[in-house]
Amino acid sequence: MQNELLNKERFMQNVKDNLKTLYRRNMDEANPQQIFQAVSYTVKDIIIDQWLATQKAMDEQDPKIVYYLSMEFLMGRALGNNLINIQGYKEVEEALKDIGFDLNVIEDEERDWALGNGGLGRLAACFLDSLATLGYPAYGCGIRYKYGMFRQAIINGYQVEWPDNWLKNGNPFELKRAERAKEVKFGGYVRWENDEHGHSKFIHEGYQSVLAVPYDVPITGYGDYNINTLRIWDAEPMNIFELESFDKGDYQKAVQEQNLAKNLVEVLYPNDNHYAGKELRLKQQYFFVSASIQAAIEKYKKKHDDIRKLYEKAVFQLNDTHPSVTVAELMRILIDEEGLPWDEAWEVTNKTCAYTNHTIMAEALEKWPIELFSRLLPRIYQIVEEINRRFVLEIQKNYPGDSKKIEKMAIIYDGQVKMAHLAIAGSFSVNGVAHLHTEILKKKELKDFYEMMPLKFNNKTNGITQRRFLLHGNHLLADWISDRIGKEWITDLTQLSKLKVYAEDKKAQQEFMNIKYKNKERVAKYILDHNGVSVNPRSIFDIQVKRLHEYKRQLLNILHVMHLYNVIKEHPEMDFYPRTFIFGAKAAAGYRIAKLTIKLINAVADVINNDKSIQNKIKVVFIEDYNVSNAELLFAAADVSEQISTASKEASGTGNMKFMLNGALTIGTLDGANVEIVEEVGIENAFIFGLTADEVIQYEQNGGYNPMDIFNHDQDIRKVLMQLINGFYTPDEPELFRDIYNSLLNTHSTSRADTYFILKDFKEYAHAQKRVEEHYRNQKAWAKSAILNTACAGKFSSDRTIQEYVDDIWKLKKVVVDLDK
Ligand code: 26W
Repeated sequence: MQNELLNKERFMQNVKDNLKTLYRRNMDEANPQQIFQAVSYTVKDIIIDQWLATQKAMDEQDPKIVYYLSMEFLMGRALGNNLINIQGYKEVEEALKDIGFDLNVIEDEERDWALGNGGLGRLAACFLDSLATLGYPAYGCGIRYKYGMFRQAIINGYQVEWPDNWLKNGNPFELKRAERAKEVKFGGYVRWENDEHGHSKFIHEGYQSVLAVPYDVPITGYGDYNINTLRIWDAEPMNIFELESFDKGDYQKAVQEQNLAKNLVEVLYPNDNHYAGKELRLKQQYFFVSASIQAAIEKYKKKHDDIRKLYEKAVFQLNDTHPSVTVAELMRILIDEEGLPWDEAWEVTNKTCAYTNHTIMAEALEKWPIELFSRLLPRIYQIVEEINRRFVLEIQKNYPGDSKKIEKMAIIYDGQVKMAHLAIAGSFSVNGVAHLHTEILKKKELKDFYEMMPLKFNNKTNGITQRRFLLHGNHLLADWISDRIGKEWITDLTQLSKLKVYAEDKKAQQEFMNIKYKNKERVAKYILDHNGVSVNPRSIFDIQVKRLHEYKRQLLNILHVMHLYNVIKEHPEMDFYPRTFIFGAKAAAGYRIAKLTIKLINAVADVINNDKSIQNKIKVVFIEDYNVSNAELLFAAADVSEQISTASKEASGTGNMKFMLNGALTIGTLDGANVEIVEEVGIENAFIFGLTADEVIQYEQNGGYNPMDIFNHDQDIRKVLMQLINGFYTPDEPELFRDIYNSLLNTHSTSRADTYFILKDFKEYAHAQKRVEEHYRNQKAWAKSAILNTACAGKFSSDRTIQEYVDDIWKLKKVVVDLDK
């Protein structure tokens, strides 16, 4: 046994006992879901002691704690990950095998914890894994959505959204903490009174309340005994009562409060990178922020009586602007409840809050109408007004007479509350998530703020956890690596550089490619089972999986596939290396052109996959319901990683890192963290193409790009575009893709044609794809590049990212947990 806590016989006895208590079943009568539950409870039992010990150690050592405030935690599944982290995966796998169960099948019984949309939510989950592994005291603070990210079905080529009732079978890992519930107030009005000393005091009345009830989830760190907590808040009505027994006024209020509680945490907003301005979303934001901050302050006050030193024991990291109300909520508590004067409260707040920016897409910026904000959060609004008044004074002091600065930087302007400006003003740290992204923030998006307060700005290039995306997702490669360089890479990913010596070793190359082949077989089977399409694992697996967004340019990819198909049809004799193009993407439910792009991919897939004449040279596959769990399989099986966003638009990307770690070669633009990936692995081991960020920004500012010129002069592109509107792929609806065609060629009221430079980059992309093919034909050269990609991925561990946050921003000390205490 690797983990001494894990004794095989005792473990299986516990599973049997749990089956009985939970389901009144014996092992031979249990179904896979029941086994999943029983095994999970058994794992939780093991974790609980360590969790308690961590809590005890935290109590004694009283360390500074980071509260990672995030509306999203895209955790994926817990069971396999926990088994990996407590170092019991293989043992439990064997034990289950002995009684005829396959752990993989049992793992598939767990629903993904899809409490997030994409990059931002998954990053939060990776950070929790790294924090626990490194032994830093941390709480993840979020929302226990009843329905997570929708489940995607593809029906007749179209995306259909199904509710994600992830809690249906119960969640064996969570713990309800009713005793820690907090009241959160909405609406009403604020009046002021003089207290006995003649000081004015604000009184909030006529509000509606909900009870925020926390559910705690253990976050296991690898190997060590440190277990952190993810605290997600559920909403319940304050009082459960007999509605009849109230007089009329109370009755109405009681009904409203019940409804508020019911709706509040019902569903995750499925918009990624797009702000919709929904009232309920602002409620969700304030709800989880208020509850989390109250809990943090309560914890602080148990041991300390000087609230002015809160920053010595707590730091609130704001995951994008979604929790920006933290700044004002903390001010409210410090002033109204703790009695601090404004200046002291502001100093505490400013030393306690830090903000991470994850996007420069203009449509993602959160700004709330004053009317809505002040109606929903009257006291918070007052405080934001005062923060704004003082901030504007400061701007004036720095730039006397420059009204443009105020227009651009004020927190409240033109009828709106700007959440990014609030976060920047209220934080001591503002960071971007990749070097290029941070530079764009400083030079462009947040230029004025950077000029006024340069010291706040810093970069923290994203990372990913190798425990989930290599050790769990790719057992074969993980074992191969450990056989060569030992297991240290599991907690120190820079160790992977020791693999460089194998890059030119023939045997190692062979083995590496064999592992890739086996992982491709696994995905081929998944595709056969789910799509009914048979794909050849000897073909190049070329994969683009991420949210569907125009800036990510899935359209560029599929247009290029259409072009290749045209070429093969015209030159059937041509030597073409077989390729499987795999897509996976969810589109926000209201994002028309994104949904149409999904239909296009599926329409192209239908035609190409069924065309016998091309002899399986191309296959196109759309993976339904792309999520964390099937992602793990896909990264392991990729030869080519598609990272083709319009340069300057992708803040960092993290999928790019997961592919690299698993030995895929990147075809991509110099965007986000791709830049740093190429720095690490060398440009000769990637396929870089397209406009640079500077060039894109130049065109955006000065014009000079007209896609029609390309349309007029490039026959290949013209042919492909014509096929969007002549029924080539959808004979029954010839004009189905007219809107996509128009988006590329017609100037709209809101933007230039081809906003994302798809036609501009097309030729270079096609050429880069040719280089991919040539490189792949030389299996040794490819294997060398693939090994080097894995070997050079060390920088991209979220362990490194977290250590940087700790050193530069959070200033935390590790907790030492002694299990025998
Ligand atoms: C208000 C709607 C909304 C919802 C989500 C706006 C913005 C978001 C997120 C900030 C979008 C997001 O997930 N951004 C991604 O963050 C990742 C982690 O830093 C980066 O790797 C991705 O490049 C970035 O798109």
